[in-house]
Amino acid sequence: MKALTVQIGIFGRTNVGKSSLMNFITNQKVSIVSEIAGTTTDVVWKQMELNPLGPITLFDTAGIDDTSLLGSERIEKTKRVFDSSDIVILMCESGKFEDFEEDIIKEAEKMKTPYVIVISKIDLKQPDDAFLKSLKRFTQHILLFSSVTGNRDGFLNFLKKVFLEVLPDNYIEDYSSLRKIVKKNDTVILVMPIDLGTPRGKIIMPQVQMIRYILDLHAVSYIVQDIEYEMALKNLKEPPVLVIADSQVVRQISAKTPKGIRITTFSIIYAADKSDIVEMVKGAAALNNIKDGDKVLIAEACTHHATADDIGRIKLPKWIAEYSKKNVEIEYVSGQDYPKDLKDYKVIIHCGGCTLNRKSMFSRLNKALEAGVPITNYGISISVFNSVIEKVLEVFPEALSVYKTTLKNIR
Ligand SMILES: Nc1nc2c(ncn2[C@@H]2O[C@H](COP(=O)(O)OP(=O)(O)OP(=O)(O)O)[C@@H](O)[C@H]2O)c(=O)[nH]1
Ligand code: SF4
Ligand SMILES: [Mg+2]
Repeated sequence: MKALTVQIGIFGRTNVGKSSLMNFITNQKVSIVSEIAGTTTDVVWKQMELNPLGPITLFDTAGIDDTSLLGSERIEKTKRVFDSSDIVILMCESGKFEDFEEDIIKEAEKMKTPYVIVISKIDLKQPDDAFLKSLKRFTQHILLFSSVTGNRDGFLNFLKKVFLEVLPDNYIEDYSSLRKIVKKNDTVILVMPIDLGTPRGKIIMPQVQMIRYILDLHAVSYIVQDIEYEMALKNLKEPPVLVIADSQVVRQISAKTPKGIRITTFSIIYAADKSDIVEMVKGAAALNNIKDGDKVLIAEACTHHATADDIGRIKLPKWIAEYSKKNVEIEYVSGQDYPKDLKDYKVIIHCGGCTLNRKSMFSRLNKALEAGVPITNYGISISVFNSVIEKVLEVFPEALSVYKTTLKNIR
């Protein structure tokens, strides 16, 4: 699954050698290479293991220097890869580094995305000292590359070293915020109801990841459906350190949880791991300030056929209306259709984004914040609608305090 890999995008002018680099790294003819500028018109991606980074997804994009040749949809696709890249590879040829390249760097810096520069086709032209010096103003991470004469092993080793240097500390380690809450040998009860929306024979991604995090922490998970929750509590000799409930049953589970046992939801841990929990709870607070005529955007990161009890299409609109007691206009988007103009929305309720990587989720969050629109996620808003939000945020004291302050300020 792409969301769990380090995503690396290759960007640069047409014909600079992006597809050649993609094929060189993957050692396969994944992308079409040709001397005709604008050969790659659609994003091409390939997953591979690049230890110690683990699984990576490499994206070859369309060069977007000559926009007249490309439809806006394709430019959009390249931009989307840019937004979700954990690392940007900017390719240029020796001696040619102009506004186009500088703009890519500016954009990467704005998004706090680490980047490296690859100078291509060095068999044809070696970069001179003055050129290298001019690039070092931007970064020390500059690689010289030739797809014709390059040594793959040597280049990959250098690439890995550079990637590890530019990625933030602990990036490739497990970064679940659960590790701040759960310690070795602790017991955690996971409440995972199976309902109509649960895919047959499967466990959904956020739950699978949570189980894995708990295993990594050498803690013990006790997994039950909501109906068996009380039995699980009785069976345990010691109370669990934490209960993590599916948001949809959190009210009932919270009511059955004895005082002193901490409870939270998969969505809250997910928001902390994949985005910014503090911003997400500000968005949750905004749900308490909805007025007649406000527009709420419900955004899902993937498309699926809505069932009769679909959360986004059916349940959330109902809960928003019941909770706010206002006439609210709801708009939906799904898949990659995240609107460019967000400013007219009162609040955005985003899905957990299990198919998105952390970078993409951040990019969506930042676009909302830039437009001045609060954003939250499905599960957090469900906890608001069920009046258990403050209880389930106790495991994140800073977020709880921000929630309370934001609420006070808007009331
Ligand atoms: N001599 C030499 N030629 C190269 C090298 N890398 C790429 N080329 C040639 O440059 C041309 C463009 O290479 P591509 O890899 O298709 O470039 P691209 O950036 O993907 O181009 P677009 O998809 O059109 O944007 C092809 O003719 C390649 O054979 C290199 O390292 N040395
Ligand atoms: S809608 Fe969002 S949370 Fe649901 S499956 Fe798709 S990406 Fe995951
Ligand atoms: Mg190409």
